[in-house]
Amino acid sequence: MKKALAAVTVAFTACLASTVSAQSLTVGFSQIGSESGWRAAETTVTKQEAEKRGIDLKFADAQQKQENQIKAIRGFIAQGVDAILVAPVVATGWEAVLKEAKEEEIPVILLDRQIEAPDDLYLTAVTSDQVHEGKVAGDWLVKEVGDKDCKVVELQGTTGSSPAINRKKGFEEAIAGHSNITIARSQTGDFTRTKGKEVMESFIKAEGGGQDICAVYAHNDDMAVGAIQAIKEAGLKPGSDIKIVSIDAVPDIFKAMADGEANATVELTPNMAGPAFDVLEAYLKDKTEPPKWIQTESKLYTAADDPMKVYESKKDLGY
Ligand code: GYE
Repeated sequence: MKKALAAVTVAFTACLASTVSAQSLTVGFSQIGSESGWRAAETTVTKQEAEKRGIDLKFADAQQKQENQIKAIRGFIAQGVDAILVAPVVATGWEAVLKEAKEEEIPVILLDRQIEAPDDLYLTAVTSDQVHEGKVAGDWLVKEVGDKDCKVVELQGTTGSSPAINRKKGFEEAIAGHSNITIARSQTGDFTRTKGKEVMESFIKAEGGGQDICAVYAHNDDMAVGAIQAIKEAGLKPGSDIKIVSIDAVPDIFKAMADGEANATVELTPNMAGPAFDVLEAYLKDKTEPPKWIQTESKLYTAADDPMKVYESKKDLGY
């Protein structure tokens, strides 16, 4: 009798274990939108990483609006998801909704942007060091121009977003000791090509045709690509008359480099979700607390780095 009971117990336990392990996680993802090639790639990669892990990903596109993100997060909480990923469009205004998630014991992970809130409101943030990115871009320009006078125009990212705040800070730190390099104009292009072109057109007009603009520092490649268009339409040569330095390392900036129309970019990986899902699974399994910040790499690429080879390696990654 005992043997039979033991056999039944073993079978039941095995069945239970297989049911639990087969149970897939349901994760809500509040994505900012599709404002840039990099953002599109992040969405593609996040869906791929979820699929690889058998995670049921509920995707919500906020069309660049914080109120849509907050609505989506509340919807995920109501659905009782196991966890929530958020790419926060701006750095402030998140405490109330993150407190609601915390009350329901739903872990939240920030992707690619930081927020100004107590860090017990989120499990971790997977982002680059955006101040460092700005510094890498500024250091490149300092080396490029030497002691020649250089008037810079800056295309900022979305106003109030952590990358816009931090990339500005890092670039200014890099040029601080070089009085020959000055930022003459600085305005948001909202991380988009269209706006980047429009703002660059206004800079060129305001600067009497743009002949004495030495460089564009764009907080992302998409605004840089827009600026390149505007510079060409003004009859100037991007990449030589006006140097172009930006951030993201999307495929199209490497095409521009190969054409001699862009000079440098700082790489940002679109795979923030892989590290996020890894620490989430460990946390849900046995409450392993991850560090509050998981930093992704930043690598400088210039026209000397075989741009078409890099373009080929990136062109099918969902940008
Ligand atoms: O650089 C840009 C996107 O949040 C760091 O957002 C990210 C930025 C990225 O629009 O292309």
